[in-house]
Amino acid sequence: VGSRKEKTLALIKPDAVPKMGSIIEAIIVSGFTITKAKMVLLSRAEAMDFYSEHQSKSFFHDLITFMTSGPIVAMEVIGDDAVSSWRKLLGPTNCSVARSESPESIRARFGTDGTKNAAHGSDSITSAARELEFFFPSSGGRGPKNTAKFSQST
Ligand code: DGI
Repeated sequence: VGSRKEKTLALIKPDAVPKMGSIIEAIIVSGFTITKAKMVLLSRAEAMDFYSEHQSKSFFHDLITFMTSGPIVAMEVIGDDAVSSWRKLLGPTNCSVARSESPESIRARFGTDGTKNAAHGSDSITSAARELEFFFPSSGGRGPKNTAKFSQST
């Protein structure tokens, strides 16, 4: 069984943006190639669209509030079996679980809890295609509009 070059979407979530240097280093050291990257501040409508599969979940509101609380870094990441290998490097959804089960994982090292969990990875090739199109539209579309202000300073 050989491995396949795949693309996936990696997001650095708002809680981990101050640690983006270390996270990007971990991605590269693990053998992935980052082929696109941009910093985005999602509107609530954009975040609700991105996470629409979770709209009926009890944590949906908290998830949207968290994901719009500050800028995120969206990256197209390429590597062998990138969808599953990036999720393996990410670790379990809940950072406490990650710290006990996968202490070297990104969520163990850089995340806080079950909501503030540092990073995202697409869960299938199909969702990777949808999520990459969301952040990096191939034609016509503009992607997230980034209308909110990044900084409250001045
Ligand atoms: O693919 P994952 O990000 O590991 O997990 P997911 O697709 O099931 O859920 C998306 C995000 O929603 C996850 O990164 C954090 C949040 N979430 C998932 N399950 C729970 C949750 N947040 C809370 N507060 N409680 C949950 O049970």
